Amino acid sequence: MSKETYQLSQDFLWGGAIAAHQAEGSWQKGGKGISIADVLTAGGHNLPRRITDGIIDNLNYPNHHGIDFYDTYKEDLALMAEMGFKAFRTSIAWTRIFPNGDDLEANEEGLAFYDNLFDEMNRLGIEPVITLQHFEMPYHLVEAYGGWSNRKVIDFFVKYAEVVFNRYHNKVKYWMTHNEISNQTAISDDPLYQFLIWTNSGIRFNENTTLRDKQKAMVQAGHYELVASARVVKIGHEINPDFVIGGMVNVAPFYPATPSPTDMLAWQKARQARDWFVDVHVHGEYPSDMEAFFKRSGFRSDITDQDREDLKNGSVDYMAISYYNSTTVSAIEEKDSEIDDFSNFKVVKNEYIKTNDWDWGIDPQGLRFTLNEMNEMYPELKIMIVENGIGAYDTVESDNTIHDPYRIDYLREHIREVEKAVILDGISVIGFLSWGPIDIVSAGTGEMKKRYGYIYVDLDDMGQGSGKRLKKDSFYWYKSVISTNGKMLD
Ligand code: P53
Repeated sequence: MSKETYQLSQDFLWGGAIAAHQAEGSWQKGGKGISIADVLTAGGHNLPRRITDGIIDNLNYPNHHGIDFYDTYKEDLALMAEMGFKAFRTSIAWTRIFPNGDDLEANEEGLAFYDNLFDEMNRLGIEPVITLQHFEMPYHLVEAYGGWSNRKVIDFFVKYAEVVFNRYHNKVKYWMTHNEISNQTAISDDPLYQFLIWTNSGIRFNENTTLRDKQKAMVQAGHYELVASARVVKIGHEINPDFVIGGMVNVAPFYPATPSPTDMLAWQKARQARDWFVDVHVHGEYPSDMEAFFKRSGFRSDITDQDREDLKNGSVDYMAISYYNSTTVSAIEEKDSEIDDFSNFKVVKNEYIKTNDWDWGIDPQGLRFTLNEMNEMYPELKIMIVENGIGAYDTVESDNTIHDPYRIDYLREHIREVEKAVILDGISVIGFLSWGPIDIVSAGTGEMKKRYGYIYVDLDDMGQGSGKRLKKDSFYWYKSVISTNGKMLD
């Protein structure tokens, strides 16, 4: 089986994806405001990034420099074009357009930057795929309004979206609203959870916040984000009926640890506790299990009839997904009374799955599983894979070559599963954009050395180095994958 290859349609969108805050740097250039990514310090494997109160002198904030994409995008895009990219995903930094989020006027210099960026992509024949909010809301909206815990933020986001839709209506066709919106459902006392709700919603908890209060805050913020997304989808279609506007989620398929009925139920509830975000995006209404749960728990108390109508009128054109790994869960035996059915699971190790140096699982079949699962739940839905890849340490040889067979192996296996999902399972996958085609700052750790790229960037975790770009072995490999439309995977 492993040697068989399949053919995808000729307009399949091959390419790669980055986010503004991990690449652009120039955090204070062009009138840009401070974003929630600008107050994240560098962390590491098992060392969470700190969220500081504003910018503190002498701390390392890796997003301030990124890989300087703000000034190097022309050379970087030329390398993407050399690989044959059909599409490239990046985000607009909200803070370049509305530095504080609640400004009355948009910042012309920020708008002009993205004009130039999108013009360059279009000139090279690379389709822009644009995220509106990728972990980078204006910090001022957090300080003055409490981030997405405040309903007012809906209007700020809608205004921002409207401005960029109008400005780029003939330059960008593919959009998505909030990056990985359902990551925040992974409620826990682990510091990683604080990171997830910060990046998604700009919410910070104190040590005394109970799990229940975290969940309550997340559900209400998530509701505002979904309403904002739906309103934006509707407005986008009014501005340009050809716009293709999606939601975006990370999908790590859940597997049950054992076939015991208790584990099976915990597994099912774990799925429901996360997947309602996609249900609302796609169907424009909450599933019955969540309606019942929120009512019982007193969650999402602020929902209006207008919200329900907005949700109904703003279902998405497609779903964008990121896929890195799967998650295996088992029921919690000693159940805390604070815990409801939907949180009655813990993540356990899956002995069948290998991991990378950051303990992320490597599970190519899980991608086909995920695509099938989504296709069962949302038949006919178009899916774009907008992130997949492996973070790894790379070594530059004395002749400036970089041999990264581990990256080629990872991507080859995953692309094979995508092709099976399309050709054998008949699923509408419209593109494959691998994560970080050029090395960028890691979102989770803030490191540079956790690299995903086909293109190496000579910068270390402190942002020191020449910034020079070098082609890794995977660069040539991905180029052949694209030129043969996925036929030549070896
Ligand atoms: P890094 C958590 C779980 C799954 C995906 O991640 C995640 C996160 C947050 O780290 O993030 C997505 O850089 C995200 C990207 C990010 C990429 O995965 O931590 O959309 O911004 O860079 C990879 O290795």
